[in-house]
Amino acid sequence: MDAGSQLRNIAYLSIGSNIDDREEHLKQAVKRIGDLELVSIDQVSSVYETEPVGYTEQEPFLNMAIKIRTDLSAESLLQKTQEIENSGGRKREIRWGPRTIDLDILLFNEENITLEQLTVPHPRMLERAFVLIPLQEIAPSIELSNGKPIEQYIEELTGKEGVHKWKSFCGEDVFGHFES
Ligand code: GSY
Repeated sequence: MDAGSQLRNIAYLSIGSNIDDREEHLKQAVKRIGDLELVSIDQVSSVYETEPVGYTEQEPFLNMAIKIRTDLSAESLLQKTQEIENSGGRKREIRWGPRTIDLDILLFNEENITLEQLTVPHPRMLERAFVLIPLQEIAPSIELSNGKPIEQYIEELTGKEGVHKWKSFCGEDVFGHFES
């Protein structure tokens, strides 16, 4: 049996970057997540180029979603993802502004979690095409809030035209076993 399949929790993460070598930042983030103890990467979406949402006077982002299995708690996972953001020399001078790497926990099993630093499901994910479109690629039949299918949320979303598939992730260096 694959060691990852014994890990009890399933989480979906969103990753974004819009500074310097955006693809390299995504690759490094995925590699670092995969290198964490008690974490195994299950699926990786394509990379999408996305128009900035919120603070729009900034460069386009690259965004993607991944599915992981983990025996970490949601809180420990948050701590690890924050360490990865910081170790990537995260630059984020403006609240909604440019960032080297942004890692958000979208879903953790089907749990509703409210901690000081973490709310799951991610409170803004349903409004964000740059989150839902990559997520749909790796979890097409997932049901989100109120049991509504992801497909329906995407149909009703504004801003979809700002999200374009940019590259399928198949680099053997980081994702050898995800090649399609
Ligand atoms: O919340 C993630 C950071 N972020 C993004 C992003 O990742 N992609 C796009 N397209 N716009 C964004 N605005 C913010 S803030």
